[in-house]
Amino acid sequence: IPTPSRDDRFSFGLWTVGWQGVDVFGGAVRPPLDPGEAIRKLSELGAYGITFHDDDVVPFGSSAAERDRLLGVVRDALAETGLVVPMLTTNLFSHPVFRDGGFTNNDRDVRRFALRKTAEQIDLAAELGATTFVAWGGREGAESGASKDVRSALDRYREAFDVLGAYVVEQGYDMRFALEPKPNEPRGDILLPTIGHALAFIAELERPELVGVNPEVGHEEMAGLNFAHGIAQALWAGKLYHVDLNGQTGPRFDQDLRFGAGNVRGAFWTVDVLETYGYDGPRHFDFKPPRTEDMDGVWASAAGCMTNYLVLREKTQAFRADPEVQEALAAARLDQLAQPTLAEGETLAQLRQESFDPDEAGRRGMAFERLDQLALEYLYGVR
Ligand code: 3MF
Ligand code: MG
Ligand code: MG
Ligand code: MG
Repeated sequence: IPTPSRDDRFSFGLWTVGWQGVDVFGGAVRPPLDPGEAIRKLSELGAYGITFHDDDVVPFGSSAAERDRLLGVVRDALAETGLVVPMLTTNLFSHPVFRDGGFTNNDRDVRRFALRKTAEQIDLAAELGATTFVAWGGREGAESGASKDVRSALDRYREAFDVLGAYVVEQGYDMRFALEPKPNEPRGDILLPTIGHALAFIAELERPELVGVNPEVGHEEMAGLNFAHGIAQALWAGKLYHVDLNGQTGPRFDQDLRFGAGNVRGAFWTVDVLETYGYDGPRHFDFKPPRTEDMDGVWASAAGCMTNYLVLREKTQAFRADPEVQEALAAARLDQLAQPTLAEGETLAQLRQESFDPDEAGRRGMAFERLDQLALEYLYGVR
């Protein structure tokens, strides 16, 4: 069984191992977890980084002195362990003030407060050396039709990232934003519900180069989408700035299972894409150790995320390296797909002079089943 090391660049949200199990139907099942202890334990398990929302460390409404003390606990644990903070994020969803969201709240004063809260956390992010700032707008959305003018809400959403983008440039921070799409939960319908929506939104911003995506496995799968394809398109667009790895079993509530649980086949292709399409960010886990677990179970769950990633990395690499697979890839004509459809300098007019026998081409099988079977045999561990 492979063991994680810092070179693997695994990072965890403090809110993951720190989740006390509060859900819609029940209260906490686990005690609060001290961030210092979380950092030390994750370091021991082989992680290289931790990430957090402002409120994960400093409860909403804390005094300045309390904030300093609590952040001191984090700083000390980071210094002690050598763990890094690759990303930070703001909680614009828990406090009642955000009942209708932050950046797109109908109330202007709440939107202004959301910007102030975010700017403060961006300052901390820069100070701690984070280069990615994630924005999950879980409360930006609606349950009903007329309550949200989607055009105005998107104007306000754009305004927020234009203002925050100008701020990081002005401050000279080395920081990019990563929008985290999610289709629903907690809102009935969340704005920027999928990777595709987020990419289209980013193109409308003043500084699109500063903004990418932080897709989460479960969020795309909640919408019935193929996560590996989603991140592949984000990478193709140069926009995969960060990633939230976890597990999900089809379209249902956000399960946040440990990475590799849930849709295992999807996880195989997710790792394949991350490892072969040039993603160079952290492998960040955003999962929730199930409510059934005590703290031992929490750490087992966290370790499982990393083990499963490494197991799948080995399997996908072995799959790619296998000569039989390479033959199968050629039989499936992946080499042809990589070739431009027109030859260099060839025109559509010239192409139209060509003769083609669609009946002959229509009789050709694609040989995909053999190829996929080889992948499954690696996944099932018989190769
Ligand atoms: C909710 C999420 C969020 C985001 C987090 C980081 C609480 O489904 O996935 O986790 O990942 O806010 O921005
Ligand atoms: Mg999730
Ligand atoms: Mg989530
Ligand atoms: Mg997430």
